[in-house]
Amino acid sequence: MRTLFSLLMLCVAMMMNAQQFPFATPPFQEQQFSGGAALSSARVIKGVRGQKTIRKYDKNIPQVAGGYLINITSNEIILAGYDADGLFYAEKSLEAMQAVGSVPCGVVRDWPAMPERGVIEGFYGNPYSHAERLRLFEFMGRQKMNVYVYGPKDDPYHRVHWREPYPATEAARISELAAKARENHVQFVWAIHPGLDIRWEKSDSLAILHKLQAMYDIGVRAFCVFFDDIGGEGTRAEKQADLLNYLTQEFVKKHTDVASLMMCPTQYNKAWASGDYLHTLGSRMDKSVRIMWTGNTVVDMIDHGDMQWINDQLGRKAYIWLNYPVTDYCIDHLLMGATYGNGLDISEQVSGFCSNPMEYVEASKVSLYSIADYAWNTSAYDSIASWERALHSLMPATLYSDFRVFCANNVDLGPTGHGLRRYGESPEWMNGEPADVATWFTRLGQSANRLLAARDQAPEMIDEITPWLYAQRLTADRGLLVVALRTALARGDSVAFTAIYDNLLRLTEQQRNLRSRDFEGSIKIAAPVVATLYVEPWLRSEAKRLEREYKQRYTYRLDIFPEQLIPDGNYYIKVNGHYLTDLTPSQPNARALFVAERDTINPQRQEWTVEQSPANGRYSLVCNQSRRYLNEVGRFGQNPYNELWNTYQITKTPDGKGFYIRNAQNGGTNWWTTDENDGIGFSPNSPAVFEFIPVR
Ligand code: LOG
Repeated sequence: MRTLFSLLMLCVAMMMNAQQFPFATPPFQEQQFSGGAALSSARVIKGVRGQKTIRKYDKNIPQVAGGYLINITSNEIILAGYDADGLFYAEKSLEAMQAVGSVPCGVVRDWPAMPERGVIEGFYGNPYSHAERLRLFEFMGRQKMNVYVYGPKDDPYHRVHWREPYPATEAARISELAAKARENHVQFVWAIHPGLDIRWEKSDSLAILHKLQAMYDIGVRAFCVFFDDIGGEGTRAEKQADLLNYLTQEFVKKHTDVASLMMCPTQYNKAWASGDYLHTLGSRMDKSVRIMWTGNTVVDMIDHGDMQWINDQLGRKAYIWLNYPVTDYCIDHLLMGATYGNGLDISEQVSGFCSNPMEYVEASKVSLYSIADYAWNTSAYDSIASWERALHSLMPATLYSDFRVFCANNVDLGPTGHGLRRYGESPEWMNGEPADVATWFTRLGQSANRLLAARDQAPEMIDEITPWLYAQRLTADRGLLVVALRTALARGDSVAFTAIYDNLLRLTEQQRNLRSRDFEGSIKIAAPVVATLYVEPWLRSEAKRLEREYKQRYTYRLDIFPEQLIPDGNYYIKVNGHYLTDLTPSQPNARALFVAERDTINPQRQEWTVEQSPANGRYSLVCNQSRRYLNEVGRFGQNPYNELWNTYQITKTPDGKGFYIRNAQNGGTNWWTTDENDGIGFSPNSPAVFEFIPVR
């Protein structure tokens, strides 16, 4: 109930007119403004606790690492840090206040709720470029994030060839990165991922030690060891713990300036936890080692109870690796909606909080901005207000509202194996088609065009999102064509209808062929999609509905519609005289079975709605009684229906009398047969012959 309510509030908030939202700084922990403003000539006096310049403010500085005080009178602005980080953050806050307008007189006391806040470059796919990382560190400094973990899965010297040293040019870049991070008060943590082929022998412990020392020699001062996404020998808890202990003794303690180690366990989320792995790590590994954790599942938001559970297992505060907004498992999507769902009461329970972003660094900043807000002042975090501030700060004011339209249509990630969904996408569609659908699509297209035309005003961001802007523009154009189809049909104009339909097919094809930038790493290239929660399904079903209606009324140019071997409709599906049936409609995940008898009492369970997907030309099979669809293993799936998995290729047999059914795309390539238990069987090469008998 509570989550339902907060979702509702989220959607309502997203629908409010954002133009009126005042751009402001994130909420400080404490602030007291007394009226009046500092003169532009006001003197700025800076210092760190204990220094002479600011001594009389010492007792008022928050006693927390990274904390600071700003004291503003009309002619003097005091910036007083608890430490050097605190002073740096005081400067950043003053800059942010100045960017809003004149600086009000009063006192700000501010400090971080979570001690470590940052980014973990830990995704599969194109690693960030050097220039992107340099920009990221500046952004992180401004947002008061203080940790960056370097662990791109597709850097060979991090993972696959972890034993090998970086070639000189790469080493020089990392050295520059470490320096740039430091300049921005960000700890640069270099991670090694040895688990794919580690041998628990002295030689490999030494290989790691040497690699860390080589990284130390080029300026790195903090380190992490990853054991995620591996199997076999590398996964042993006691060996992992011993290695981290060895490195703590032989490396960390032998230097005076190296931070305590971090590690990512193999069982890094609750769903994957089994046996005594976590307990072994927790009890055997040096207490100084920070252990990463993604939550109840790989991709999850974190709450108080979750933290209690894992902290008990580990005997220390877990270090959150948040798999958001990472998209390496749903690479066609951009995640640019509000960042919500993490508990506002967990700051005391974590040793740090890092976000694993998308391989698109600029697009990721929408969410990173909010994660910074959240980790700094957790209890005051407001996901929508923070999202709005992020949009303002990432784009010039003239592009804000177009960028907002873009982000509001790139929110949900669709059904994935990880199960996370994001609400609030295309909020005007939340209750169905908006009243003026043509205007909506017109605006969608215009904002894409304006952003594309304004590339020079924000080149890095716009270059990244350009493939999605093309998708947005095509979606808008398709929307307007669907509206035009309606009008043509209402007018009875079959010539116009078919011409528009033809156009629609062309644009759909164009959109399907969009690709994002070239891909060099371990995942597939992105084929951008937008507005997939409400708008895209509407476009497809509405076009389909109009097509059906047209076919019932007209015969003119039926040839332009995609070839359909089986017209959409209701069928019995038979093989060897047996009927495909949902025998147990209330049983989750049941198999569809073939039964000999024609069911005359309850025929609905043998009737199937067969529909061609306009997206891929394949067919979905839904039982008319239970309204359940058949998934890729011949069962009634419990995951949301997914066109990539749950549609079948249907072809005619050579004699033209029957049909073959074949899995496709994510469902594999097997042909349908029957198995010994009267269910659907699969065969790589000997298909059974099916009949599709229209229900009359
Ligand atoms: C990987 C990570 C990847 C993420 C999302 C961890 C600890 N490891 O399932 O590299 O970006 O999930 O796909 C992971 O999350 N494996």
